Amino acid sequence: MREDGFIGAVEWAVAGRALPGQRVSGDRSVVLDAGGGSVLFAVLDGLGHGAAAADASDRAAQVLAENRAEPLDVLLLLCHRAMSDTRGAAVSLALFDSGDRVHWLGVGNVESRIVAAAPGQPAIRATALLSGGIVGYLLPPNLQPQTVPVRPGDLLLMSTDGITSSFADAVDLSKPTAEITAEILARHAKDTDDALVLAARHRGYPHPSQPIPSVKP
Ligand SMILES: [Mn+2]
Repeated sequence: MREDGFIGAVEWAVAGRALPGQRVSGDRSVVLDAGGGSVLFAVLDGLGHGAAAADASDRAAQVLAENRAEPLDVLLLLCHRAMSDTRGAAVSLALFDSGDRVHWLGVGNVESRIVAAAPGQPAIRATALLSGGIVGYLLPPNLQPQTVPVRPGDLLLMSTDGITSSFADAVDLSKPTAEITAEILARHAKDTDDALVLAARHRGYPHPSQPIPSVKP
């Protein structure tokens, strides 16, 4: 599975595939225009594999789409409540705001990082702290989103645990996000799990084919 696009000034792409032998993946991504120049990204890993895992991820995706303007901690709570009759999922959220910041919050082991250009090879500028738990089953208390400043060109990478976590230092930041995610999936997906990786970056200017996002009062 591959998808990519542009929302305002944010370029994004996703690549994923099911565990070899499975028809559906329990890993899922969500890309939403959250209004006011903000873009909400989520990567979800439903517990286990197959259709029941996909059901849990789909439920979270639906809740996020219906409540996209809510704060990240509220979004996780809403997902948790709506997923109580599913297997549950690891859920990581990341919001690009219009002021060159990324806000992120995660429960379970979907990793989020910011990779920035640096002399030699790219550097991991920030890594999201993840709380233990399973959204839909056991949510940790005191969910506290973190905020990271980003510069145009910095890359947000979000990946499920079906991707080996050593991939980020070999990323070529000069490539489009669609190529970056396709290469990470091809080289770093594990044979033992569903796998999905999302990349996004603020390009500092809107794509010519996209309308400039209106600012909501
Ligand atoms: Mn997994």
